[in-house]
Amino acid sequence: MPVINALASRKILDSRSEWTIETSLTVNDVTAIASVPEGTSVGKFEAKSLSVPNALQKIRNIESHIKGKNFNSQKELDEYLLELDGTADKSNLGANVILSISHSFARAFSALKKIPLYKYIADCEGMGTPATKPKIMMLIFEGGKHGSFNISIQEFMVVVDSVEEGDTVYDLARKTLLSKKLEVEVGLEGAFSPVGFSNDDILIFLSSLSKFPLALDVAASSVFNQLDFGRMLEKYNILSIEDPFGEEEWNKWADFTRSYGGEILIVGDDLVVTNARRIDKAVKMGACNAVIIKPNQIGTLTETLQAVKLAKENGFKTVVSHRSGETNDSFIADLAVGIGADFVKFGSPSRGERVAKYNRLLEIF
Ligand code: 2PG
Ligand code: MG
Repeated sequence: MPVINALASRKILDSRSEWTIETSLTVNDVTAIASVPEGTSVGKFEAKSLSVPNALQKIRNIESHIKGKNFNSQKELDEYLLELDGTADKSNLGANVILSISHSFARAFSALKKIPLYKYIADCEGMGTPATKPKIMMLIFEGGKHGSFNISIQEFMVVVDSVEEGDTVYDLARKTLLSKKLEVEVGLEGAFSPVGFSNDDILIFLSSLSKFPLALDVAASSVFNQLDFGRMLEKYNILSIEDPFGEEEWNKWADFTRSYGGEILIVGDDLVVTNARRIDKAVKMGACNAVIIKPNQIGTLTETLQAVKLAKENGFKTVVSHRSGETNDSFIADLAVGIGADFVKFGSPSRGERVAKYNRLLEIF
């Protein structure tokens, strides 16, 4: 019988030098730890996080409620937390607080069951298909709020079958940039952001490095863009475009998906925010054909899995994603494997917080 014996959190730094929380939860005699990432281009409809001091205070309050309580499943724990919170956007307890408890419970419970975390996740909502290897959208260049100013598109990725393939492209990009003696910044997710480059300069450069298809995150809710997608699709080998329009521009999404949904992946991130209700609307409107899955957009593992389930049942592809402000927690690698995600995007193959996720994938397969 899984009983909560202790709950505590502390502040830690994320990869952007901002503070976030790390929570440790003891279930029976097993203590597990989980930390929470935060975004920079945060969607308006994401569940709300609390400031770190407020989050730490809430954890102390919650401890008095759940210490000694018994939860037989992930769902029981997550539903208990939702009830305790009592808001639609988790603004009372905070999505960061709730997620840290939800994820550390999953870790502790999987250890009690003596199964790997991805297997536990697969069992949770009857996700099935564990241990399928996701394809990787490996980040090579970045701009927008994550990088250099004149590049308005936030992420330029190559779609590869393995960490090794993606790493080869990243290394080649670095060597080529070095040989040209260009001034190059590194963005929030460890990818290159050459000063003075335009979107097209990057697309031409990236296309010259390999034959792998490209995936873009336009992050249109965060950065103003006037892109001619039709021309881009003719000119470059693009497999996937994330957030081509703003989070409230449902009709533009639906028109675009009607025109190009047969050719490419049109990926909702800020549009659907890992929220089953918004995914349901996207399905009904035909607004996209793939979704980003980011646990901290919604706040519990159970709701993350419900979003995945709905997306899959409607034939949407799933892309499990990191945030720009990351920690070394590799939970999302297990999540991707557990749900049988089609793709992952964990950033560039450099920087410890990104590499932690890729290395976990390498450990599993
Ligand atoms: C995104 C994410 C991750 P952020 O838009 O997909 O790259 O960025 O975490 O800043 O929202
Ligand atoms: Mg995005």
